[in-house]
Amino acid sequence: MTQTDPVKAPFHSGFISIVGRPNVGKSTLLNALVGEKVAIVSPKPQTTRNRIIGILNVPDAQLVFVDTPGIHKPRTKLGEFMDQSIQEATKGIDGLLVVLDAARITDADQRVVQDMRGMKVPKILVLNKIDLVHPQDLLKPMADFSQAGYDAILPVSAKTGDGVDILKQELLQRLPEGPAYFPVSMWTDQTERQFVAELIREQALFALQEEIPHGIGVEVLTMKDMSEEMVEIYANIFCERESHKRIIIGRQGAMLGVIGRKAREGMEKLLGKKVNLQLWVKVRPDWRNSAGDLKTLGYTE
Ligand SMILES: Nc1nc2c(ncn2[C@@H]2O[C@H](COP(=O)(O)OP(=O)(O)OP(=O)(O)O)[C@@H](O)[C@H]2O)c(=O)[nH]1
Ligand SMILES: [Mg+2]
Repeated sequence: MTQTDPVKAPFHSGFISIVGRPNVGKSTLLNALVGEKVAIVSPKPQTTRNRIIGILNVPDAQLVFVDTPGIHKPRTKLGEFMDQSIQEATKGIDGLLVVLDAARITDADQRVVQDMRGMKVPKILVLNKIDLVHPQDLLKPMADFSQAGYDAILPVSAKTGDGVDILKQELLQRLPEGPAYFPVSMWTDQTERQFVAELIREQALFALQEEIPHGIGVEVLTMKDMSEEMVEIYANIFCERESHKRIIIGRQGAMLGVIGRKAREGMEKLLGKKVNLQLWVKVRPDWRNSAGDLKTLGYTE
């Protein structure tokens, strides 16, 4: 007697890039879609500096999201690297999310919508931050963009999660057949070390004002397990001027203390261990234009 396998549903998978202007909520949306903190988020534009992958596994499908830096005109080598990350992230993909801040749609956003029209993959226009707008005010942009060549226009709030499940469904419907590209236990391609550096930069973005956070880079020097419950992490914060260094350290180390304490809390959550974090501040004038420094900080392909 022969036994036949029950018919298995075909597996679907795909790479879906998330693009848009700085600060529209791409990384917040990535985290909401994946259900884990994959990318750091801050109120300052140009928070994300490189392509970040977040993986969502559901029965019979795997969605691989690619978060990107906000689209802007590069002014430094770091900016060029960020721009290149966006270009790379829109190649060989299976779907595209173009994100706008529904509370603030600018001419620059309109250009992004137009520029992405030509992409020959399923495209969804995401109107994010709907928790900040009256539902009535969504009607005009929905109507305006209805002829823009997108497969769907979806209002969401990445912050509250409103509309995120509908967005997932829309994506799943359009996903091609394909294999699981990553093990199902994985939710990002970032290493712990990269994420630790990002958590420090996130707190610097929150704590510091004006141009200082944009000139910050973080180098994790060591991550050493001291015991089952304790890890020791040493990191350098790069900044561009002596005056910035003084501000980052703060009076009697107060500012650095706040950045370190908050970053440590995030690390302890991530690693599930106590963290002894030691931070140093180093001046590296113009590191954003130095190929060597960019490499040290991981901003190279
Ligand atoms: N009210 C509200 N705020 C949001 C929402 N999504 C994101 N934000 C906020 O918008 C700011 C920017 O969010 P990010 O996710 O860092 O934006 P981004 O597009 O990744 O920004 P870059 O990496 O700089 O390009 C943060 O302060 C978020 O908390 C939302 O749905 N509603
Ligand atoms: Mg981001």
